[in-house]
Amino acid sequence: MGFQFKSEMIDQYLSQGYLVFRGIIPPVLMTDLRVEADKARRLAHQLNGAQTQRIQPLSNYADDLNLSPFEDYTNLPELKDAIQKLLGHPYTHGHLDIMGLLVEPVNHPWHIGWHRDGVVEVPPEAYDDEIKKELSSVWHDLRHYNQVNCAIYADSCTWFVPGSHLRQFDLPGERQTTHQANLRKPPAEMSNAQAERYYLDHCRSFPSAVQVHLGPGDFMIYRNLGWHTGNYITYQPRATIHDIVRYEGKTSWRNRWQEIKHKAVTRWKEQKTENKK
Ligand SMILES: O=C(O)CCC(=O)C(=O)O
Ligand SMILES: [Fe+2]
Repeated sequence: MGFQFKSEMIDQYLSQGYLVFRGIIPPVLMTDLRVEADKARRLAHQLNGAQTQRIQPLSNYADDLNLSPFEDYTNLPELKDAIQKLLGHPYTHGHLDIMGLLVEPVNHPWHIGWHRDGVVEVPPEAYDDEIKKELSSVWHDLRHYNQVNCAIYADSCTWFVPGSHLRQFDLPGERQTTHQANLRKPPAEMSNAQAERYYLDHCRSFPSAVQVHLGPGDFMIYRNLGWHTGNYITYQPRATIHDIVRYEGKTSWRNRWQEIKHKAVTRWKEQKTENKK
């Protein structure tokens, strides 16, 4: 039986901050997606180096890839229907000018580091009253973007902390690690097996984190402000569509939030430079 939307999925998404539509991509489309995804994986490493973990946006590679399976994915009635039942109208799940493929690095494991997407570039010390106030208005708004990982091959790289999207504050042990250099490149004395174990421990030691296991054709949607990470291994092919579910209506806050965030980060960087003088 194919995927069927259930009304309890709405509660699951709102309370946990992530949800998987199991097997929603039909096998016939999976076959077409794999042909192009394999080309894209090769191209990613050719153009961006062996350690690259993504190729994005796919619309930039129209000369080398046949984008029509990704257009079919964008137009897939089952996905459009499920997204509408989950979030209402008007939301879209496929955008070739945003969509990337997450791919496996070739030479050694790689870990993106724990983070909350929407504030990944704003460290707590950059928070002032203005950004705090604005953040409160976007934090719980479902129109503030939703992330998507849709697996073309089985994929267990993503970890998520259920419920963390509801809290605008962090609990003990919730610490951003996107700038930790040894996660991006294992120190020379570490073998790949050691690095893999270290990166896995880094996932497991984050409080209440769960590993999300996607089967081929599973579509995961997650709140951008929930704590999550990606832990990448070399020996399994990864080709996971990475895109957003976007609200297409007007919002009064979207541009203002971007501006205020930008201002806060700029001010913080200036202060840091000042303090160094
Ligand atoms: O690789 C993943 O599954 C997560 C990627 C991610 O968190 C990001 O690109 O912000
Ligand atoms: Fe992320």
